[in-house]
Amino acid sequence: MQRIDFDTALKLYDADFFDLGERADSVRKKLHGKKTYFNVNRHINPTNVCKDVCKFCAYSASRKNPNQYTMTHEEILRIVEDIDKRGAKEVHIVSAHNPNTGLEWYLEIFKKIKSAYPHIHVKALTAAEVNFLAKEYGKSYDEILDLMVENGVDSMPGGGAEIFDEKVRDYICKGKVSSDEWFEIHRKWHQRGKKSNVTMLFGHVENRAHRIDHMMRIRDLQDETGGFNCFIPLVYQMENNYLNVKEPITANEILRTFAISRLVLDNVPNLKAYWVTSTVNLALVAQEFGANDLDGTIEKESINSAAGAKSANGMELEEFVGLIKDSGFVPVERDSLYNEIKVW
Ligand code: V47
Repeated sequence: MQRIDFDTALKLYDADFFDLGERADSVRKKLHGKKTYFNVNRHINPTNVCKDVCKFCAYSASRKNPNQYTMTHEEILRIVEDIDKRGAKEVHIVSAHNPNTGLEWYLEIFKKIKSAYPHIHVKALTAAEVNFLAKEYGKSYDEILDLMVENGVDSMPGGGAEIFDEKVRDYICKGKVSSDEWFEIHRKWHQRGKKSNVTMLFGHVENRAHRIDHMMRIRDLQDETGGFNCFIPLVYQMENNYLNVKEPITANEILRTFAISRLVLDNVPNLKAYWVTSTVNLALVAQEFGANDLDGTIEKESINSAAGAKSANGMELEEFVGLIKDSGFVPVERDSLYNEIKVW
């Protein structure tokens, strides 16, 4: 199949809605049939104290949220002990950029989890955090990435990507990891034989061309390394932040963006509808627009729920599986690297 170029991708936004859905669905079917993947996982956000000032963020304690917290390692280990007993396979650990804890505090979280629970996959540290730790503690990216591997990080989540267009990025998260730095960090991670994900925060001040540009830049690195497991379009949540967006993005535009990303990112195997930001209902519909992964049960999440997502307490496994089945797809529990664990 011919590769979709920038202009063609942009025009797809004006295509007939259902034709577009069907095109994305045919790619999804070729890759995954009717399977929808999910993961029994737990998100842990160990601190919300942040040096950075992203306008879209409602989680950071230094901005609209006055309730600062930093978890102790014991608190984090108690959570992991509990989820391990209940069959979770992955912890997804993302923090704010806290300049008060020291580098060791970050690294020891992973080391302690890995030594007590070697079978649990540790997905941790976004490229934004890697960049923060490198700059704060005078290390190179290579040094931080090597320390991550040594301390038990298995894969990297896709956060901190936001929108790669430099002007938009400058407006929404000035001072945070730049787009080039974000890619440099993931390239280096992939060169270590490791996998990562990539997100896109959309539905705020960016336009359609910025989204396509974002996808194109991902496709370029993926051609080079093949290290991205999945693409995750994150729908912007409007509450409690400084971006001051008045109109929410429409469901139609969200689904078009899912479908177009499935078509443009022909080299990224999985497209995740992260139900936390899209709502569960729309994530289920997104299965018809190219999405083949619904992330997981999550249990507790603080970053997106701080900005209005109705997700704070996750979802029960049986309910999750039931929803996928009822929508006509086959729920497949996967591990963090997309090996199948159980067809439900
Ligand atoms: O990078 C922050 C986003 C991300 C808002 O890799 C917001 O499997 C919406 O990256 N509205 C963190 N989003 C979450 C993330 C993620 C989530 C699920 C799975 C994976 C994965 C990664 O949350 C941040 C930022 O882009 N975010 N504020 C907001 N107001």
